[in-house]
Amino acid sequence: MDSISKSFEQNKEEEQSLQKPTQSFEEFLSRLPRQCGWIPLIDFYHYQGCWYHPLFLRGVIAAQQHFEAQPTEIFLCSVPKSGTTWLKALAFAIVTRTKYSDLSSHPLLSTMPHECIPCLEIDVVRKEYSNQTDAFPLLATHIPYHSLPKSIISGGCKFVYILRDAKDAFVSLWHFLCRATPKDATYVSLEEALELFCKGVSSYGPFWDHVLSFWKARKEAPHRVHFLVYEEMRKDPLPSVKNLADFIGHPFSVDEENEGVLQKIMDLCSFENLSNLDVNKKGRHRPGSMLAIDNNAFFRKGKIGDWQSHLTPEMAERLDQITREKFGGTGLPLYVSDADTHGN
Ligand code: PAP
Repeated sequence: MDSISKSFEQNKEEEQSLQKPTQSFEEFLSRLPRQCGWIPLIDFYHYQGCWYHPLFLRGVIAAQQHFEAQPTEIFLCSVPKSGTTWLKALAFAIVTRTKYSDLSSHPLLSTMPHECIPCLEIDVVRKEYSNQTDAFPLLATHIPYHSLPKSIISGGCKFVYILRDAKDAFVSLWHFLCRATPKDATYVSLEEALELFCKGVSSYGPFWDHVLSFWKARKEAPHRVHFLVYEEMRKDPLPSVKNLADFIGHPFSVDEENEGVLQKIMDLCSFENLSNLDVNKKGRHRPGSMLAIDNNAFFRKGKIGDWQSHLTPEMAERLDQITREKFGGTGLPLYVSDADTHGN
C-alpha cells in the first residue's frame, strides 16, 4: 500500500479517537508520534501521514471538525515555501480587479498577501475572517488533500496547487524556520534539516506525499484541481496567470489584455515589486501571536535554483533521488538536471 493510501486508512481511526468528548488536545497530542522539529523546543507531530507544528495541527483538527465549505470556494494549496505568497497575491488581484482598477491605491500596496487571503487552519478556524462570499471565494491551506475537511471534498470546491522544486523549497523552508527560531536558541543546521526533510519530517511533510496527494486528486477530477509550477511561472508568468484566471472563473477578456490589465497584475504581484514595498519590508505578519514574523521573511530571494548556493552536490542528489523515486512516471516535473525535465 502506498503512503497516500495508508494516510487515507489512518484518517478514520485518528479522527474517531479525537471525537471522544473527554479528550483534550494535549491528551490527543501525547498519543501521536512526535519528532524533534526544526525549531528548538517544538516537536512536530505525525497525524494522518503528515508532520505538523502543534499550532498548525490544532487548526487542522478544528477545521476537520467544524469547517463547512461553500461549493463556490476555491482553495489555494501548497506545501510551505512553494510560492503561496505569490499565488495569493495573483489570485487576489485577479478576482478583485474590477473593484481595484486604480492600481495606485491597490490593497496589495499596503497589505501583505497572506492578509488578503485567509489560511483555513490558522485564520478561518479562529474566526478572524467571516464566511467567504461568492464575490470573494478564495481561501488558502497547506493541509494535504487527504486530510482536508470532508465538506470541502464533498462540496465540489476547486483547488489551485502550486508546486516547486524540492531543493529550492527545502532551502527556503530552512531559511524561514531559522528566522522563526527564538533569538537565544540555536538554529537547526542545514545538514540536520536535510536529514529531517528526507525522512519526511518537515512542516506539512513529507514534501513529496503532499504534492502527490493533490496530483492524485487532479487525476481523478481534473476540472477541480489546477496545477501551477513555480519555475514555469518565474520564467514566463503570462500563460500560467491567464490559465489561473480562467480556472478561478475570472478570465481576462481580449480588451483587458489589449489594455494591459494582465501585464499590470503580473507587475504588481512580481517578487521585485512586492518585496520592495514598505509593508513587506517593515511590516509584521500576525503581530502579537505565537506565529508572529516579519513580512520580509516571506520575500527572501524568489529565485529558481538558489539551492546551488547552499547545497553540496551530494545533498542535492539526495533530494533528487527521492524526487525521482516519488515522482518518476507520474508526469510531475523532476527537476533532476534542469527545470524542464518532466517525469513522463
Ligand atoms: P509560505 O508557504 O510560508 O506562505 P511561500 O510564499 O510559499 O511561503 O514561499 C516563500 C518563497 O516564495 C520564498 O522563496 P525563497 O526563500 O527561495 O526566496 C519567497 O522569496 C518566494 N516569493 C514570495 N513572493 C514571491 C513572488 N511575488 N514571486 C516569486 N517568488 C516569491
